[in-house]
Amino acid sequence: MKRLVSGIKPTGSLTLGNYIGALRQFVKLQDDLLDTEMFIFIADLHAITTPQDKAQLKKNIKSIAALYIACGLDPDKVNLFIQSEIPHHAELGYVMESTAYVGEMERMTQYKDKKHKQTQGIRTSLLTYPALMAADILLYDADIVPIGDDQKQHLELTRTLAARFNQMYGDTFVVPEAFYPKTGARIKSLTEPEKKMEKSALNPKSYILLLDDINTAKNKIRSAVTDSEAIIRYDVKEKPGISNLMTIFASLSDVSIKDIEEQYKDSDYKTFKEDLATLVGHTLEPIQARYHALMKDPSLDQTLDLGRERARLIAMRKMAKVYKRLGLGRQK
Ligand code: ATP
Ligand code: LTN
Repeated sequence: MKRLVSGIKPTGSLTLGNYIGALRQFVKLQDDLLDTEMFIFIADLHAITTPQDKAQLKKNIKSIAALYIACGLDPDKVNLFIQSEIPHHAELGYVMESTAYVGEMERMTQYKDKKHKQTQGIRTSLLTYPALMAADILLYDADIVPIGDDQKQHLELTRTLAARFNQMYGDTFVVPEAFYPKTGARIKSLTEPEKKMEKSALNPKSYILLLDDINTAKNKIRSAVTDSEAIIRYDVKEKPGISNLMTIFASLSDVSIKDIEEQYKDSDYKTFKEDLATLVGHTLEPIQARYHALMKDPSLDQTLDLGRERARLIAMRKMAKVYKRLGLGRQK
C-alpha cells in the first residue's frame, strides 16, 4: 500500500487558495487513490516559526481540523492528526537539520520572502523549517505529497535530503513525489494579483476565507483588481487579475480556461465577476454548514485521537530505525 502525506499550517483561517491548491486535491485523491493510505495533519509546529497568539493558535488548530472534514475528507479513509501530538516529527526534524546544509536552507525563496516581511526577531526555525517539513514527509515513507506551487522548492529539498541520507547511512527513506493540481496550484491575491493569496496577508480583501460571510466573500470577488481592457482573456503576464479569477472559476467548476474564454467572449467583467461570486457562494455555503455542525460534535476529537494513534505507530518504528542507522543510543 502506498502512502500520501500533506499538512497545512494553522497560521490563520484557511483561504480559497488553500482549498483549491491543497484541500480539494486531498479530497479528490482520497476518492481516486484506493491503494493509498492518507496522512493529513495540522502543521502546528510550523506555525510557531513566526509569532502566534496562543489562544488564536488553539482556535485555528481545531478550526482547521473541522474544515478538513467539512471540505470532504472522510475520517474513515484518512488519518487526521495534529503534528505536535507526535513528538517524532520534531525528532526527525533535528536529524534532517543534521543532514541539510545551511546554504540549502538560506536559498529557500519562502524563507527570503518571509524574512523580508519581518524587521526583527526572525526565528531560527523560520530558516530550518524545510528540515521539519522533510521530516513530516519522510517519517511516513510518503510516496506522494499533494501541495501548491509555493512548496515546490521544499519538496525538492526533501527529495535531496532523503537521497543523501539513504546514501550515507543505507536505504532508509522513500524519495517522495510531489502532486500539483492541474489548475490552481497558485491562486493569486485579489488585490495584488502578482502575489500569492495567503492567509497571513495583512489586507483581508486580498484573500477569501472559507469561513468568510458569504456576502463578504462575494464582495471581495466583485472588488478584485482587474485591468481596463474589459476582455475576458487568459494572459497571466498582461492580465494577472482576470486570469486569476478565471483560474478560480475553472478550479471550482471544472470547466476549462478555454471554455470560459469562449463562454464569456462577448461578456464583460461585471457579468463574469457576478457569476464567479455566485459560484464561490455555492462552494462555501455547504462547507460552512458542515463546519458549524462539526465544531459542536465531540466525534472530531475522537477522529484526531484515532489519527494520532495510527500515525504514532508508524512514526515510532521509523524513528527507531533512523537512530539505529545513525549509531545513536544503545540500540543494536
Ligand atoms: P502562510 O500565509 O502562513 O504562509 P499559506 O496560506 O501560504 O500560509 P500554508 O499553510 O502554507 O498556507 O499552505 C497549505 C497548503 O496550501 C500548501 O500545500 C500550499 O502549497 C497550499 N497553498 C497555499 N496558498 C496557496 C495558493 N494561493 N494557491 C494554491 N495553493 C496554495
Ligand atoms: N510547508 C507547508 C505546510 C507543510 C507541509 C508539510 C505540506 C508542513 N509540512 C508536509 C506537505 C507535506 C506550507 O507552508 N504550506
